[in-house]
Amino acid sequence: MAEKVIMLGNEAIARGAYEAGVKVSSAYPGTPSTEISEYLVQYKEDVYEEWAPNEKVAAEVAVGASISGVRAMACMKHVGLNVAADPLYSVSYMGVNGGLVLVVADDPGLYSSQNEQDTRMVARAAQIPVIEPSDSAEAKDFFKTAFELSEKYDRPFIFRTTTRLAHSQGLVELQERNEVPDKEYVKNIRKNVMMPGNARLRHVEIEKRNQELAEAANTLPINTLEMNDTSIGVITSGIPYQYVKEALPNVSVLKLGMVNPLPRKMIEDFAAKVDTLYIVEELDPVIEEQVKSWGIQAIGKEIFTVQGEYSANMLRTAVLKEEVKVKAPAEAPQRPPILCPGCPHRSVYHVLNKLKLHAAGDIGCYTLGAVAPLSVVDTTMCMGSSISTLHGMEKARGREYIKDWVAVIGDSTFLHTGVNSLMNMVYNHASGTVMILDNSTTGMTGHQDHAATGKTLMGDPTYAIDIPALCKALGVKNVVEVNAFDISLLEKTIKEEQAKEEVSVIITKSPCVLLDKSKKPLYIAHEDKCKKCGMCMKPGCPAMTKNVDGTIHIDDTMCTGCGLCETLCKFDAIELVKVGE
Ligand SMILES: Cc1ncc(C[n+]2csc(CCOP(=O)(O)OP(=O)(O)O)c2C)c(N)n1
Repeated sequence: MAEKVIMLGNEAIARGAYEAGVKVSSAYPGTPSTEISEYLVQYKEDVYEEWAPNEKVAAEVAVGASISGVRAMACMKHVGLNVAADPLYSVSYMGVNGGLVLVVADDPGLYSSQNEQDTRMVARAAQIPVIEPSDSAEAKDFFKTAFELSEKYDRPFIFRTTTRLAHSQGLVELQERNEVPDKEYVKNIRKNVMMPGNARLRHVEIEKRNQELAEAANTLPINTLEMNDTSIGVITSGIPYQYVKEALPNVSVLKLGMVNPLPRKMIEDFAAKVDTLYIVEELDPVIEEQVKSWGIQAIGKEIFTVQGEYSANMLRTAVLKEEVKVKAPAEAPQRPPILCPGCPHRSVYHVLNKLKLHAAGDIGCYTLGAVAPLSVVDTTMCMGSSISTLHGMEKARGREYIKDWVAVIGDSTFLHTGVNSLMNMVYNHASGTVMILDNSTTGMTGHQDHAATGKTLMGDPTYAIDIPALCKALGVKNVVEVNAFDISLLEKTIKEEQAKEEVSVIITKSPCVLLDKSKKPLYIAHEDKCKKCGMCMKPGCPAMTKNVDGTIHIDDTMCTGCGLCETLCKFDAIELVKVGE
């Protein structure tokens, strides 16, 4: 009998990739997609997996592997698909050789993202078919279906998940790996060289393929019909299906495993059989707008929100008009997002705050420099944008204007897309100061390696890109490295580099505090020496609190021994009491 195990959605996708015979996977981390690649590593004997510097590269690596004739995948979060949009739109025309699937994880409710975009919209624009599972078992099995359909219809597929699916568990039945033979590579420039004459013909071709797929969708086993009470019918897909089953167990349901293209005939037949039709989909009215465009009456976003996650209770209220009494959650004290104790970013922001500088910020742990008491980061848009935002300000308002500004960016983000922006600054005679907060990891998403850490996803040692040398190679003449905790040197360096008329890069090189698991030195505060000046509290370290009398207390369970508070105390009230063993 087949073994059954409980798996997270992301784990099940990795298993699905293994069973589907995938040979190459490339990814850039992004919550909630990251663990797919991390789980895939257990299959490294059979599947090559890597971290790419960004999602465009990851997608292109997968396309290359597919052209060569093997099953290939790339993984990213929803905003990563924007970075990969360029290859996405063109590979849509090219089609595949070996099956090609991009896993894209959406984040309704914005648990860890900068927007709530709906991948199905992007997929529709790029004319890419989309499969969406509703639990871990489907995550594994539908992933295999995606490869089969990809090869059958010569289409790259998107496999859409959401945070709830990625991070909840379900029962999965393990199967053997399908050792799919490599396909022959046949040179075909009409298919694989997207110049106008070829692309024009491919456009016609993919319209045809999508039509065929839409027709086939009416009988695909991943689109399922559950006929019950016909007074209410619901069309749904993905995780919202679970809420429908919980809140409305007796209604008839059309569950779509493939959400683009839609099975029109199946939907029309279903709509004809039910009295009132609801369309339950998180985020945008993607299914709803199409269904209504076919003249079918349905209720959707009139009563359901386009924001956030759905729930069974939300459906009970909206559809059944039930007053749902939920026990109010215990009043938890407000906890603002905060940098970890000992985080080197805090030290950098303390200095920037002291110098009253604004920062064009970027995406990473260091985005938290936007909140009090650090309050340095003024802008955060998307990965890599800090440097170009600063550049835009300078070109708009002149050099003097950005004297109060720097750009801050993390090491992983710099290698992701920041490097292009720095190139642009050098090329276009900029004078701004860029600070690369190099903590030797991709901290925000849980410590993934990148091209400058010296280790691959599969655990092999590799060449570590030399970030200072990279900046110099781009033509930056002023490249300085400073320890993030040497705050007097950092302050001096920032002032000096700000005064220069050409681009400067300051790299604050101090590893993420969570990387070092060894015992740390420990500091205590002497109440008798404390003058209650509050200087040590300025950076907002969570290990430090005030006693009732205003003196300082250091929580030894939180202190990581970074020493920033000791550096700030002018009265020797903070002392190193124990050096780590
Ligand atoms: C296009 C895109 N891809 C991925 C992410 C997910 N993500 C957020 S921050 C980040 C990188 C953070 O690493 P780093 O720049 O080194 O800063 P740190 O968090 O270590 O301070 C990633 C991958 C994203 N927000 N956008």
